[in-house]
Amino acid sequence: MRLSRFTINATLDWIDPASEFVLIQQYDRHGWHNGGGMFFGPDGFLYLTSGDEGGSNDQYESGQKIDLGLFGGVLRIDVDQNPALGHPIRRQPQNPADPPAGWPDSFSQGYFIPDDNPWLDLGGSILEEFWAIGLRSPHRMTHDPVTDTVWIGDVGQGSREEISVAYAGANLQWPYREGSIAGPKAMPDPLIGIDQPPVYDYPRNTGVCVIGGFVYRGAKWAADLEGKYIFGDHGVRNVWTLTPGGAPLIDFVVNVPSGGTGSKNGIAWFCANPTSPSFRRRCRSTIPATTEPCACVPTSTPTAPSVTARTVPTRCSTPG
Ligand SMILES: [Ca+2]
Ligand SMILES: [Ca+2]
Repeated sequence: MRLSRFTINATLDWIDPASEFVLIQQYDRHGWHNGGGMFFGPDGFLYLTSGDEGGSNDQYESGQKIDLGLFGGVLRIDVDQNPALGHPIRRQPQNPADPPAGWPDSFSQGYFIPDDNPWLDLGGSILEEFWAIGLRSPHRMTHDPVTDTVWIGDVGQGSREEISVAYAGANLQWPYREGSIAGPKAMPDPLIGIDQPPVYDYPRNTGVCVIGGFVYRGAKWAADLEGKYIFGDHGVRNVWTLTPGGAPLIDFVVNVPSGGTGSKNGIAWFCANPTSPSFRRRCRSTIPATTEPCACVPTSTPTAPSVTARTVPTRCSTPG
């Protein structure tokens, strides 16, 4: 797992691969459950997610630790290294085991820790990057600027897919809970952070792999979507909205046609268009961007037939 900074060549308008500066290098023993979202918050800090390293049942027991590796949570760091707001790194991430020959050791550099991160220790016993913990395989994390809320879709293991709201000090419960049901491991005692159930979760007859999206703040579909959290499911390719508040209201929006070859051909992420009052979604590269409910740009590899425009979202069903 690696977090790097690259420099954009202003003349050529591309990212210079030779400019890579590694901020976080974390040896990760498993190919599953890695990063899934990042953004700069209104505080100017970089927020990024990491998964529980991989495997089943949090097999490496990484989801509830904040002193070994940078796994299973939301990290919050200051890449500007402002001494008025933060301090230098006091603890290095560890190798969870010996890396294979030639594999880089874990390290971190080139950023500060915000002084108001929730878990700090002058003695250097804590990876102070953690802002929230208890994530399994976050896809994805976004920030709603109107309510200053951080939304995460966290992919479940075998039973539940969940939407969670994270905040400083939140423990989002994996692996002692999977969505709203018991998880494969016991709840730690004492518990790190504040025990925080999901906002919403759904069972396997509704979907199998949640893909978190955005709270809609555009103009084009404001009548239908303003303030609603848009999310989907990679496996069943449905898109829904979640209306926050109390028991959240879930509305079906659209089913995205499958396309391409292989098993990974569903929704992969949503993205906001900063220059247009709309949002757009893009699936795996074998599926072109659709034109609804968003004004989209073509993908770079539109090999499948174009998806036609869809109707305005309607209230059809409530999953789960
Ligand atoms: Ca992994
Ligand atoms: Ca959870």
